[in-house]
Parts: sequence; structure tokens; C-alpha cells
Amino acid sequence: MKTSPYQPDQTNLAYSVGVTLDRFIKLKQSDFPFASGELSQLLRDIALAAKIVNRETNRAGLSNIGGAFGQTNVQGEEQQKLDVIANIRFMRALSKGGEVCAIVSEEEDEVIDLQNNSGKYVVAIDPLDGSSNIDVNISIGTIFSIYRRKTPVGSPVTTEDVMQPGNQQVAAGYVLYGSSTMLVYTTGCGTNGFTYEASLGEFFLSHPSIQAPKDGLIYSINEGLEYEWQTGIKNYVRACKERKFQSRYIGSLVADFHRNLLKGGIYLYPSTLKNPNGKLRLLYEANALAFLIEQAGGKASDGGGRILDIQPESLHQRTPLFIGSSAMVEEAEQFINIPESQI
Ligand code: P6P
Repeated sequence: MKTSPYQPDQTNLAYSVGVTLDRFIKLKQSDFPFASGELSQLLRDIALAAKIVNRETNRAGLSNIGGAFGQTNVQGEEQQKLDVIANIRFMRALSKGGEVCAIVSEEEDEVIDLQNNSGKYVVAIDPLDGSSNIDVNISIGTIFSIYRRKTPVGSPVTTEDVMQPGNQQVAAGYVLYGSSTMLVYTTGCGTNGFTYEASLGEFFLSHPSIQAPKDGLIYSINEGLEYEWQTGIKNYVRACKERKFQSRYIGSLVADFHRNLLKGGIYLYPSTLKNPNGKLRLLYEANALAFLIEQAGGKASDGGGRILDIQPESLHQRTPLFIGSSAMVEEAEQFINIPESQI
């Protein structure tokens, strides 16, 4: 009797392209011997919210939900209508699921305590990063980090649960609302990418076990801020140009990160006069991408050390971010750390 030519490779079924996200989560749950399914359900809750935000994003131009909301967030940034919609959608999904006790969101001044002390997990999220690009149809993204709470389940949420370094993440990921919509996430066992098929309402495994190229020829930085950079950054960018590297800067972090993850490259957002500690936020932007890139063999640094080792001191704390191919990040760190006296 011949075996079916259509039977996926059973030994590696989880990584068979075309496996749905739900099936992948279920198959990979066995990686966590004590898993009781809450984290798996939480990932499904996030994926559901992503499908809804994807639909809203795709319709923005037709349903009068593009443009500014008319308020600013805690960052002092003008909120777009879709920022507010995405925040509401993810808040609802994370609240209803029952697995989460607290949420840190770019769009919320304070920690959202869900009054669900039985929830094991804390989520830090940027519901819609790069939203100023919505009206000009440039890719935007959702970025999320998941932590296990530090205080006992059943007790009230405290700062200790929320202000954890990135090396304590149990999962992290992003959704890229681009030419196709993708969800890329890690639970510490590699980085895997799923592409959304809207007609079926499913994410399908399309990029199993992503490995970032160790080196690359693409650098991503806002060159309009050159006069605000420290000398080491100026010298590094000049060295990229001398080697005829490609400059690619979309101005949407998730899109720039995703390209560099797949093709090799480095994204740099150094300290500037306007943002002396960098522009990007540690808890709900840098930490998630740092976890993902390290799981894919890359690096993420603040110029002086590993992003994931930074102990947060405030909710909306910013950090310089140098992230991507390991060899490129290491070289950039060398330029950054040359003493000014030796330059
Ligand atoms: P700049 C979008 O506002 C964002 O947070 C990231 O998505 C993006 O990479 C960065 O800021 C762009 O900042 O200062 O270059 O416009």
C-alpha cells in the first residue's frame, strides 16, 4: 500500500507551510510541558484582534476612519482614528480572554488593571505603530510582548508585574498590515511567520523558523536627523555609504524591521536632540522586536548593551535602538563606542 503523496511530513508537521496558526499553536504547545493552554489561548485572542484591525485598516479610506482623531496620546503624538480603534479592539480581546491581568499600551497613560487577578499574563502593546502612515497607504503594524506576572496569581497586580526586563518575555510578536498581512511571533522556540488569507479568515504558516542573515547590505535610519546624531553614528552611516550599502527607510518600524529580518540589514534609531533617549519605546516596541530578532539569530542593542537586559524604570520609557543582522549591529556598536577623543 503506498503512502499518500498528500500526507504532510508527520515528523515536522508543525513547520509544514500551510499549517494554520491555530494548529501550529496547538502543535507547539507541547514545547511547554507545564502549559495549561492559557498562553495558547492568549495568542489566539491577539490573532483574532489582528484580523479585526486588519479589516478596519483595509477599509480606512472608505469608512471615514482615516485621519486624525483630534487628541494626543501620552507621548504627545497626534492620535489617528485607527490608533484609537486598534487600541479598543486589542483591549477588548485581551480583557475577554481571561488570561491577562494587566496591559501596558502606547495609547494609555497608565497601566490598565483588568481587575482579573486570576490572569497569569501581562501584555505590553503598541496597537498600531506607524499610524501616521495610514492615510498614504504605507504599511503599519501592531507590536506586542507577553510576560508571566511576577506576583502570585490571585493577588493584586503590582508594578513588579509590569516593569519587567525584556529577557523575561514568554512571547512576543508583531502584525504587519502590508501588501499582505502577516503575524510573526516567538515563544522562545524560534521565530515563525504566518500570512493571513482573508477569504478563509485564517493565518497560515508561510515563514517557518525565520533566520535573519548574519550580515546585510541595507541600513535603515532617518537621514533627515543626521545633524543630531552623535559622531559614532555619523561615522557608521558614512562607512555604509562608502561600501555602497542600500538605504531603505519606510518610516514604519514594523515594516523596516520585517524587511531587515528576512533580507538582512540594520535599523537604527539613535538618540537625537528631540529624543535624547531615542524615540522608540522599550516596553511595547523595542523589547518585542529584540526577542524576535534574537530568536532569529540577530541582535538588538541600545548602543551600550542588550535591549532585553534593560530594567525598565517608567512605562513609556524610550531607548536608542540598533537592531537586525548580528554582524551589522556589532559593527555599529563598535563605531558608537569609539571614545570621542579617538575620533
Ligand atoms: P521618524 C512611527 O511613528 C515610529 O514610531 C516608527 O514606526 C518609525 O520607525 C519611527 O517612528 C519613525 O520616526 O522620526 O523617522 O519619523
